[in-house]
Amino acid sequence: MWTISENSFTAETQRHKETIFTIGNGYLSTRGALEEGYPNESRATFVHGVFDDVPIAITELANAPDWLSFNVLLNGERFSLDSGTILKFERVLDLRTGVLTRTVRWKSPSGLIAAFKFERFASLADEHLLCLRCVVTPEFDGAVEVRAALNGNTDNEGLAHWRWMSQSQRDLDDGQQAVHLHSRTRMSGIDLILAMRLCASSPLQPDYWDVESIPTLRQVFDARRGETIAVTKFVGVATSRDSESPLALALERVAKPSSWEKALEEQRQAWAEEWKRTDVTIEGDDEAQIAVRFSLFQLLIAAPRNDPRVNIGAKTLSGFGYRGHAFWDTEIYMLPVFTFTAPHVARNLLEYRYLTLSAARDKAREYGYEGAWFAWESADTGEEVTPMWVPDFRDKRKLARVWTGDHAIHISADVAFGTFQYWRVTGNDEWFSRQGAELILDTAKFFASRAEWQEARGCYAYSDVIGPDEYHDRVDNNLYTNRLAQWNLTTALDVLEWLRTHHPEKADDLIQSLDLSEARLAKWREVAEKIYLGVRPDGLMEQFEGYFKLKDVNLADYEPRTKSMHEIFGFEGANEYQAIKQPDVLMLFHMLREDYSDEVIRVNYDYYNTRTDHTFGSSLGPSIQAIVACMMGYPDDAYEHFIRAARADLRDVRGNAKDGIHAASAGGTWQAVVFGFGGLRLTSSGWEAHPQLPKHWKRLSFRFIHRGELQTVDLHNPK
Ligand code: IFM
Repeated sequence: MWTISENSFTAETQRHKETIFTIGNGYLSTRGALEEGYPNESRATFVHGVFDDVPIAITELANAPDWLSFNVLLNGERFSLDSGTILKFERVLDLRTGVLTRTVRWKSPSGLIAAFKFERFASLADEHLLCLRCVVTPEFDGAVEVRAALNGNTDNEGLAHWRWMSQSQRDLDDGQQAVHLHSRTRMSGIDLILAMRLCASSPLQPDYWDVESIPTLRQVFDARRGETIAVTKFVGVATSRDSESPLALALERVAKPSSWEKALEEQRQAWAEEWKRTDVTIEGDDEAQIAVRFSLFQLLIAAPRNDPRVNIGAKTLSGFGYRGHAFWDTEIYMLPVFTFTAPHVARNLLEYRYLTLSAARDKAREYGYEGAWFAWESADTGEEVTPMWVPDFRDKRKLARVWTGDHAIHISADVAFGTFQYWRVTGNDEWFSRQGAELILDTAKFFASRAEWQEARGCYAYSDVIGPDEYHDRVDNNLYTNRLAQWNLTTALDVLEWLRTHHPEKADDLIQSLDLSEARLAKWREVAEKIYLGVRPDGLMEQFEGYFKLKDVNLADYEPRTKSMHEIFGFEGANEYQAIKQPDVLMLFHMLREDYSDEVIRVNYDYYNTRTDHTFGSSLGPSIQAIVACMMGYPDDAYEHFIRAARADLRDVRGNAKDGIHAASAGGTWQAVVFGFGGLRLTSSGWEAHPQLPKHWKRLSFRFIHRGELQTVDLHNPK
């Protein structure tokens, strides 16, 4: 179970399929648009860190110049699926190797038949190399013409980001010919070079068409019935973020591969290494098996292996959704996957937060607080890039105010949590003392300064916040926020103690630079002790103050439905009901499991589960719901939630997969398998597993790295 495939072509679902068939290598990703191009496609390649300005949302990942363009003409007739007849069509994404293959047998409008095989991959062995091969087998004698181009005329759904700078055809050192295209982002001034070289099964002497912004190589082959023509297009890609001379880098990489086979072999080896650490095997459930591998694949192709200046957007690099911005989705949903299976990637992602600390400090200061308040939506600099306004989903002519950038303070604790979990799992004291500790201390400083003392009740409060459940905005004392702030403060105090013992110089530095006076630390202790946590005597915890007084809702009354409860109630209306978008109180049990008894978890699960919009609420919900259901020993419930998460993109359950992969759901799918059904838990002495396999699973096996050692968990269901 390693392949995602389709065996017929449906023009209407292509945008969804483009997302599903995205390939990448952690440096860039390319959606599964077809080489020859179509008017309604959403063709895109996103390169990590290549942001450019955009109105309202400030910045977005710029859809890079297109490297895919490849056209074939049979006796002058252009191969295109919207003309002639499709006699056979198949597309297969091989998750084991990262190669996307399309095979088509096509009859042209005038009756010429040929078989086509297009293959492509973004090299994992060399992240600056892209490979595409087209194999044509004509069933006629005549001419087969290929046109391979680089296309600088790309945009972000109408917004242009690129300025043409230059292009040329040139000799490489070994006498081969290459073509380059140099483009520059209009506002951020990032240079991007694509360099292309062709290889073929027979000698090549391509014409160079020097069309501005679309340098093209064209070759006409004599076609003989049944004789295969294979053309490989290698593309080198580099930006001014990577090198002072991106042109030299792109040319060097495009010249390297001696053949398609050689490049493919390196690709296979590189992916084999990835899967050695990360693979999950599920026997007895093909859908779950492929979904978890697909989720891992999508995260691995977005994972920055060599660049700590970037994060992973909520839609990875696979679509225009959320403009490449990163959210708490990273630390709470994706990071655990990397922390446990690819710690070098996890460290890069956390280092990104470290590098954006000054922006987080600025944000806190602008709002009148101390410490580090991370951006709810973060891009290249870490400044807040959440748009203030978006089109109202009920009436696109109107705008709705987005409040998360101003009120979702839990992001800072989420970053601290991800940092601490990375340290706990990897035991990387060196990095933690150098960078990680500061993240935890400075976020604690923020939470202490943001807390409000309420004299009458004798407690600290956080008013006017947004918790994970975004159906309710601007609430007081959101439990998730308060409890995580408390966790952040107490953890910071422990971390400082640890630093004092193990790295006294670093402790002194941070005490100085962050002004961690004894008085300040005493205040941290006091806030942590006296924070408001609305827990009722029966253990039921109120999601925020006043939540229990809201109108109760029986979601079954609204079935069958095709809309979220947010759309049904409207922005204002949703605030009046208890319907919630995603786990909020329940998130705490997933993150701080050891702090809560089974009984408390059960009482809250039973209450909130029925009030959560599982089907059309947030894609972040089902996986967490599944994990908590596993804690309760509700395997059937857990499976129902899990499979919802697993289907988020493959089945396009929310109808928006065309905007890109739901990265948090992908991370959550892995977590539901490993922490939920596998029951993996960290303990003070290491880890243990408390499995809860679904009845029909025969076996679950997964790997992870704990303190530098590869661990394997192999679980079998009794017959
Ligand atoms: O971060 C999430 C949020 O929790 C729910 N709305 C979508 C965001 C991006 O995935």
